[in-house]
Amino acid sequence: MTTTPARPVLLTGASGVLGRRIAAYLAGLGWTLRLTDIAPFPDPLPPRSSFTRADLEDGVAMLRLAEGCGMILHFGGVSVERPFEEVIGPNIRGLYHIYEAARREGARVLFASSNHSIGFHERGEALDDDCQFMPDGYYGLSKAYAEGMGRLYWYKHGVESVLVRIGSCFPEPTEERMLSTWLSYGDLCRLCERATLAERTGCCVIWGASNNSRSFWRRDARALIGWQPQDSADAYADAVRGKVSGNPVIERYQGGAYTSFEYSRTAPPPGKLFG
Ligand code: 15L
Repeated sequence: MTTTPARPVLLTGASGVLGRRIAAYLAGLGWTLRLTDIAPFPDPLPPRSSFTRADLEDGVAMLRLAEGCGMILHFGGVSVERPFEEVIGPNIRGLYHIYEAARREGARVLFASSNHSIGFHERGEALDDDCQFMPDGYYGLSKAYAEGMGRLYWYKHGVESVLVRIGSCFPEPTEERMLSTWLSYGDLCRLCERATLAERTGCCVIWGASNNSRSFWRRDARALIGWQPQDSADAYADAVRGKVSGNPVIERYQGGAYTSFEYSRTAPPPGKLFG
């Protein structure tokens, strides 16, 4: 079984909380990494890695950075709910630059999507990978758009994508919702490894959550890439019991607090609108 990619791996968002973890883990496997972020890289540079400070909105810089790479782990961009005008540049135009670079290099993309692309599904629903997008803000909407971009580049250009709908990737669950959505750093890093090494992925969706018995999410393509989460939020059930918001909107939906930002409905919507 191959354990080292033949070509370098480009990691965007390398200076972020998740990017730094992924960089350290993959460098530890002996991989050659090209790291980039709009912010400086705060850690000592891992072996066989280079870092270039660049803006996702600079298409030429992205093409140069991707030259010779076989995989792009795309964690860059706005990673929380922000006003529309702040999201659109990094998450839409920047995303286009990443996919154009992948097309030119024949590279695969792992896209760090989010549960906020489906955040307005109710917590009682069990979702499969082909569920309706139900974005809970401009950030979640940009993630839904990006998944569409992945499909476009697969069907039109044969660019492979692993679209990872990340739940809550933190050191540990801090509220009851995260018993369903938590993804450990270790499981995320192993997912990046498998998505890179898998022989083929086509354009597939993976729910980015650990092995949580209270998960909202079911079928996805994890078997195709050979990923099985090893951690679980279950062990934290006692620690977070009762840690809820008390806000009926937040508690109703999978996206939690993001559903409540700028929320202006005065009457709750009817039950499930989509199958
Ligand atoms: C996300 O997409 C965010 O990047 C992260 O900060 C958390 O808010 C997470 O979702 C979550 O839903 O818990």
